Amino acid sequence: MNIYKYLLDAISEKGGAYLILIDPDKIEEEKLPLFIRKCEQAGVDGFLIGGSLMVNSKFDEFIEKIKIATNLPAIIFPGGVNQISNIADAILYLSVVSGRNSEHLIGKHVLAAPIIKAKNIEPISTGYILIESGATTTVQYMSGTLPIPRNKPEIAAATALAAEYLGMKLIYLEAGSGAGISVPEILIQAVASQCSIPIIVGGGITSIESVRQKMDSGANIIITGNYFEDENHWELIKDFASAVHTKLPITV
Ligand code: 1GP
Repeated sequence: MNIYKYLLDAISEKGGAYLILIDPDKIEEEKLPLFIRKCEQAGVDGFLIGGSLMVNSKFDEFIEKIKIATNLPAIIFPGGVNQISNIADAILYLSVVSGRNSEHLIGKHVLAAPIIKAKNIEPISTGYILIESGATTTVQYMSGTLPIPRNKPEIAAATALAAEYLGMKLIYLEAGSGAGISVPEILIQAVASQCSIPIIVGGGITSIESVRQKMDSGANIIITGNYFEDENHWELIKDFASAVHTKLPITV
C-alpha cells in the first residue's frame, strides 16, 4: 500500500486523517494490543511510532506487535537513525526546516537514506516545523534548534512554502510532545493559506474542541500522543477521530 496516497485519500474522502503516536518508551507493552484495538474501533487512520530517545531497543519487535494487532498503517516518526524498520509501512522523512542545524536538515538523512532504500520502506518527505509552545520541549532540545515564535505566523508560512517548493510532501506543525499549549490556529491558517500540501498538526492537543479548531483552521492530519497514553481517556478516541473526519457523519 502506498501510505502517502492512503493519507491523501483519507483527507479527500473523510475530511482529514487522524494518527495516534505511540512512543515505545512510554506505553506498557502488555496494554498495546488492547489500545490498538480501541483505536481501530474508534476509526483512527493509523499509527506513528517513534520517540526522541528510544531506550526500548526492540524497535522491530515493537512494530511487529502493532502489525499483528492491526491492518492500519504503522508509520515511523523517527527520533533518530536507529529508528528504521522494514516492518513499518512508511517513514516520515523529517527535515527540521524551522531550524538551522544542518544535521537535522540533511545530515541524518544522508545516513538514513541507504538504510531506507535497502529496507524498501516508503519515505514520506516532511517539512518539520517546530512552533514555540511555552517551555522548551524535548524535540527542541534534542534537535538543538529554536522553534518559530508562536506570534510569527508569517515566518511559519514562509518556512512551510519553502519546504513545499523544495519538494516535500507534508508539512508538520509541531508544538512538541506534551506541550502545554498547542499550535495556534492563526498560525495554521497562515500556513494553509500559502501551502497546497497537507498540513499535520500535533503537540499538546488534549480536547475535541482543540481538534475542531485545528481542522477549521486548515489542518489535514491530526496527531495525538500523550493524551491517550493514559487509558482513562481511551473512550474519547472515537470523538477525536470523529472531529477529524469532518466529511463523515457523526457517530454516537
Ligand atoms: C509529538 O505531535 C506529537 O511529536 C504528539 O504530541 O504527545 O503532545 O499529543 P502529544
